[in-house]
Amino acid sequence: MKLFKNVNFDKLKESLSKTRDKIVNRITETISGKVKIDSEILDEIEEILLTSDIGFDTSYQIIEDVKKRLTGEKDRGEAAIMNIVKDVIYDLLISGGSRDEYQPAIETKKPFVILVIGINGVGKTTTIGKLAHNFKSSGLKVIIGAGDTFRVAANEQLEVWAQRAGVEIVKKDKGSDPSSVAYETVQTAVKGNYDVVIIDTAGRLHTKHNLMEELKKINRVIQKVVPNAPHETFLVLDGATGQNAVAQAQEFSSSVPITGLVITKLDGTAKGGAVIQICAKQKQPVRFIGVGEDIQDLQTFSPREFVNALFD
Ligand SMILES: Nc1nc2c(ncn2[C@@H]2O[C@H](COP(=O)(O)OP(=O)(O)OP(=O)(O)O)[C@@H](O)[C@H]2O)c(=O)[nH]1
Ligand SMILES: [Mg+2]
Repeated sequence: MKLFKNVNFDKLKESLSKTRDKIVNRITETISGKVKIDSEILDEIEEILLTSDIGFDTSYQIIEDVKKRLTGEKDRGEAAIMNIVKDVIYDLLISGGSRDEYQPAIETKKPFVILVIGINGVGKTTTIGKLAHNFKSSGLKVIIGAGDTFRVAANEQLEVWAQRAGVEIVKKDKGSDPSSVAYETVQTAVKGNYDVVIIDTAGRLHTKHNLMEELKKINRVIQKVVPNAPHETFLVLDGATGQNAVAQAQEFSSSVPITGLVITKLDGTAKGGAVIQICAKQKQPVRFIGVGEDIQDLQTFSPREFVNALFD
């Protein structure tokens, strides 16, 4: 079975257009017409990277890598330089394990359990709706669990997504124990022969400590029903606030093992450079990116397509 691979190149290009202006077009302007690429121009490029949400460490790393590759390079024309920058950025994009050919290992694990975590407002629930739609469109039997029992109207929001995607949902009253929702969802999935389970979680509880303890408990409870689950734990990050991603990943990693990242809200932002920083700094691969609020606006993250869209 070939699972969904959602890469809409035109949509990706359109989403990254402001980021392209900010990074690639400015670098092109800097080097165009220059007789030789000297350290002054490299400093200017670094400055452009620094002001493009790529962060200090990653910008420095890019320039150092570009310098290294320039040493053995005879062709120092504009196109050649841009290709080097593109290659260096591509290498950073795959350094955390992100791969073009990623497919969730659904065929070998049934039910395949996905836990979705992240701070409030990053796009967890929306991502779950989009994921459910993708799995369902691939012909799979999907159920989602409304594990955010804290926020007002969280159930209703997830229910709307379940309806849109045409999938089942397990929910309980606001204030119920989230791990009991997770337990029931996974159990229903086992009994009902479901292929995929996706569990939503709260982005905020009374304290951060509570949230982390709650996630640990959800994890344990899921394992009581399906021993090696969750098979994926996706940390959702808001692409428009990419700078904090590293800190968020560290914090959540201390409660549950994260297997992959989802970066949302890349549409219309000039902050797509955050993806480069996240990939360079995180040990977890980026699996999906959000490029809009609609159900079809989740793409499989492909480092190759991403650099192509950025440099096209
Ligand atoms: N433009 C855009 N908006 C998005 C994307 N993903 C999510 N959003 C919007 O971000 C807002 C928050 O999304 P939610 O899915 O409710 O976020 P959440 O993480 O579940 O939030 P809490 O449940 O409060 O923790 C909503 O208005 C979404 O429509 C995206 O890829 N692009
Ligand atoms: Mg939510």
